[in-house]
Amino acid sequence: MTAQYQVQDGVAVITLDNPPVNGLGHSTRLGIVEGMTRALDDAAVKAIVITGAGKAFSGGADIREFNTPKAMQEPTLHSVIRVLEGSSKPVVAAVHSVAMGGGLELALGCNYRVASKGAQIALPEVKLGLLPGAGGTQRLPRVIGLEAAANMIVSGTPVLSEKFAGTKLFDEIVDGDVLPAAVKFAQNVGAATGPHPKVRDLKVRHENPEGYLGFARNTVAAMAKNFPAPLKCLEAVAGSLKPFEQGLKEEREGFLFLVTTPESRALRHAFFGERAASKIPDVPEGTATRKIEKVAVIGAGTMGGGISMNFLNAGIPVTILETKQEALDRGVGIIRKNYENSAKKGKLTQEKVEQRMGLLSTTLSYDEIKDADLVIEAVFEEMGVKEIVFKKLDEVMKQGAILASNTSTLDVNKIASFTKRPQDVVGMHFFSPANVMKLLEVVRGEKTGKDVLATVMQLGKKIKKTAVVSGVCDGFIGNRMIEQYSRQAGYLLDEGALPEQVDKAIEKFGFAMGPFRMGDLAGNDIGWAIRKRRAVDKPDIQYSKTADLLCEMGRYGQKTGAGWYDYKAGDRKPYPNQQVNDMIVQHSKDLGITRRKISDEEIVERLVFALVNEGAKILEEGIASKASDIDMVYLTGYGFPLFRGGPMLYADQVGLYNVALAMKRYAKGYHGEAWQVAPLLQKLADEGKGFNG
Ligand code: T1G
Repeated sequence: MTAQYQVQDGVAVITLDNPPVNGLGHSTRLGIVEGMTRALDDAAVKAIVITGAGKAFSGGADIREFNTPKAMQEPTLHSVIRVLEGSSKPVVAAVHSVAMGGGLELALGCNYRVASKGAQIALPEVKLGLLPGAGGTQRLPRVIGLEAAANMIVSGTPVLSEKFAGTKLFDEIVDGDVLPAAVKFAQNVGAATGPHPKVRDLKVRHENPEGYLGFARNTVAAMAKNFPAPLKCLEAVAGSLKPFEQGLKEEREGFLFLVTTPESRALRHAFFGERAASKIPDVPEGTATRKIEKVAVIGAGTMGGGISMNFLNAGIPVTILETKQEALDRGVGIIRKNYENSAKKGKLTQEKVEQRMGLLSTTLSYDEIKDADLVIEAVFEEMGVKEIVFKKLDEVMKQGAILASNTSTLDVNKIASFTKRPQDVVGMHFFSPANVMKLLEVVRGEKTGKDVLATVMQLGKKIKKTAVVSGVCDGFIGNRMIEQYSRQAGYLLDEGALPEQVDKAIEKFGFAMGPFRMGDLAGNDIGWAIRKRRAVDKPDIQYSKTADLLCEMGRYGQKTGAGWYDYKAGDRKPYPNQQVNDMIVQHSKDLGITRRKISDEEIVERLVFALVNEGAKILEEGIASKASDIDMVYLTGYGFPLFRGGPMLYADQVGLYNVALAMKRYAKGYHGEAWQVAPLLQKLADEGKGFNG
């Protein structure tokens, strides 16, 4: 049982005890009902207090139970709340730290609520693609009003308990330990004669509900693109104007609809994927980590500056090393300008700007960074340059310093071999702009120490990144997969599509930006350099020549004002270019290909399944330890639509049988060699399974 029971001076205290956040799993729900039965049977007990052990009152329903039989196993949360509301003795919730989702709904089922200051109060179900399914949409409006409840439920944003002073949500708000105050409160109400208040008996009042709801519906519909939950939340809250049981019934219908939607599955997948990413199968929880109090960054370019800002934002001092003073001055200038821009937008106070800039120092001498706990090189992406830098670092840095490379594709094992301390070498691949993109690929060399990995994963959380571990291969997880995606994009041009159609199709699927707009943004010359290098080391990999022809036309993208598209000064909007489209059509002729009309569905399948097939190989090779890691890479680093949950979850939702079948169809077409179905994908398809179980 994950709920404790004890009696203190005539008050029964039921304590939820289901670490880490007292999720209301079946055993906890059962524990509450058992405790209530004991309290009601004990004549010495005059009142009941419910509280939570550890760091939360309750973080809500146990999300891990969703879509399993346990979630609906009696007593459901509804039944637990029915017991509370049917109690002949007053029930007081002693709320502290966190009361979210079902946790807050449990408290709303009590007669009274006492909260400690600073407790995070929320109904965040909408962030999981759900709505509060245990009466929250009916009871919260009854204690804080229709509009305040609608705002909280549609946004899912936590609000501190003290903000509810003076409302019926909390009868008392106390400083410090809430339990003694709640027991005292319970003794007082226990001595009084009933009946004790029930939230469900209150009425929701609003001077113009239809007017407000009409406006709210339009606002929510506009911002909730691709996500059904926000509007369903609002409709459920609107039901609180009806008799309680009617509103509760409509809430239930809304919940049961949402819990089976692909969008909710995607959001719950991302919720757990984010947390699972920091768990490395062979690195035990609690592995000792190294302290990181001083960071050095080598290179003051775009990446070096962006990387530095992550640490400055977390209050960690950074020293940037460059070879020339003017490079340092330029780099520092850009960092300051970025902060000043944030200040102008009101995202940062001037004081914070100065505080962060105060943590930044610069140097031209390696000698001045030798005491750093972590050094990250962000120099030119060429193995020869890395060799010089890492040999120097090996010479200079104190023992125990972590030596990290920001390389985006190079072999971290080779880089580690330039030092006598390969166990201290790791890849930390940031994504441009490094101070904005959430993804951090942590590249684990063969010899990278487990404590180094544990340290970097913990640091990733501290600098608010989604850190995902990748093994060493060309392109790690993200770039290796995007390579296949880009190949298909090029082949689609050879066969009959044009850049605008491909981009529009995949952007309609939900990608932030299609492959050709992305190339123009990142710089088409980057891919050009990689293909030239590939032509030497991997001649068997074929590409469409159109991307090279484009670069030979000098059309590198936005930085040259023209790429696949034309761009006007100060306008990032892409304008199709006839010369480019003529080049593409001519190239098909040169290849002897009769161009054909290609459907948007085929475009989306070939781009996304190319990612999935490579992801399956990455899983098979152990480069990624779990499919959700691959999904987190794509959700946080490559603009994959969150409502689809990532390429691997999307493939599961399509069904791997169907994915494999489509690939076999494409294998008969142009460059069919690219469509060899990965053995793991075929195996799972044959077994009727998915990548994510
Ligand atoms: N169920 C199961 N596990 C949960 C959980 C939950 N509700 N919330 C957190 N965890 C796990 C999490 O996976 C991690 O596990 C650990 O707890 C610490 O989490 C009927 C249907 C509560 C503010 O959406 O917002 O109630 O990785 O790292 O930063 O209407 O967790 O350690 O193994 O985030 O201190 C609604 C979601 C559920 C709240 C704590 N509730 N959780 O933050 O720790 S649906 C939520 C959070 C519902 C009812 C509906 C945060 C937190 P592990 P953490 P934290």
